[in-house]
Amino acid sequence: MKPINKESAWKMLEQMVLCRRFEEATIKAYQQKFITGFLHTYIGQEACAVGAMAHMTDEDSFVTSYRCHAQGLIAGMTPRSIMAELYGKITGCVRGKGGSMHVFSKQHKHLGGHGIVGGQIPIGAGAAFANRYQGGNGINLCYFGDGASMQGVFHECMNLASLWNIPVIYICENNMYGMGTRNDRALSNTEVQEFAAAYKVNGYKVDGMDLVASHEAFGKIIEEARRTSRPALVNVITYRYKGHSVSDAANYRTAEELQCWVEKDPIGRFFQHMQKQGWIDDDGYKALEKKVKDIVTDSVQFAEESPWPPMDELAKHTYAD
Ligand SMILES: Cc1ncc(C[n+]2csc(CCOP(=O)(O)OP(=O)(O)O)c2C)c(N)n1
Ligand SMILES: [Mg+2]
Repeated sequence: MKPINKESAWKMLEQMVLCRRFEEATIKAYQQKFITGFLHTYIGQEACAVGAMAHMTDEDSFVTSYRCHAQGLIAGMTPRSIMAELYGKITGCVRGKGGSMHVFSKQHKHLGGHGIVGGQIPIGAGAAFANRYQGGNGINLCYFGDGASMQGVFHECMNLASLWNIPVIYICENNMYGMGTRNDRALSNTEVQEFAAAYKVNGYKVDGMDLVASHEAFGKIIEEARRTSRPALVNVITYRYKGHSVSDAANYRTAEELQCWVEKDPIGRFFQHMQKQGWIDDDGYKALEKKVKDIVTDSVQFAEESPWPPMDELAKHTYAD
């Protein structure tokens, strides 16, 4: 595993800042009614995806829930193509037919955002299985929430992935809540990594608010999965700063609780780490923010100016030809 150096640190910091500012812009666009339907942001959780995806190769794929914009950006999809998708425009990555919950890109191996809780869990196993079946060396990173960890489909897939030696890495983004329900009211065991033992799989618990910890843990976990073709289960402790979706005011939690997690903010924490290494200073960070701001503004302008899908798009790509 390659340790973090100055160059990779800058790249990952930029990815986290881009995810954060991009999604802040989507909230604004939603409030202005440019974006409609559902909108779930990843704000606060950025280090989970950035730390793991830093270790991906071109052979690997990933799949996630409806909280799916950040992974797309990290994988290199253009902010324009994702923003336009959220706006429902023809220039979006799914030609405006998917919207916020269904970001996909075959080119970037983004096997989608999935609105059905846990719907992506068998897809992750299938993608990893297919890659090995065809002689590849790829793995799949399959993200899901703590709320999905109680579902039958998760336990069935853990069983099969173990039995069939499928290198899928199940990443539970344990943000403490499933909609408005705190996970200790819904899960018999919130230590989700402990389910791994039942299926003879390695289970890990990772601090998802600390990019250095996330990057290091996933480096080892992914290396191991690639080498052994074994699945893994990772319980990543994280927190979403916004409500479940933009229409949720999150009144079920206290301001003190939120503040406690904001103090662990992955961006600020990683910036401090970089500062200590002598890799960045305040001016460098300001320049990074400016660069990201311009990229996000451009994506918003692009989405606003893009045309709607024409009527004959309606039934296209709905069924296989
Ligand atoms: C099968 C199914 N049941 C219920 C829902 C409604 N629903 C949408 S999100 C959600 C909570 C999921 O929480 P979690 O898995 O922790 O993911 P998070 O939103 O916290 O990332 C629920 C119950 C759904 N979309 N699909
Ligand atoms: Mg959750």
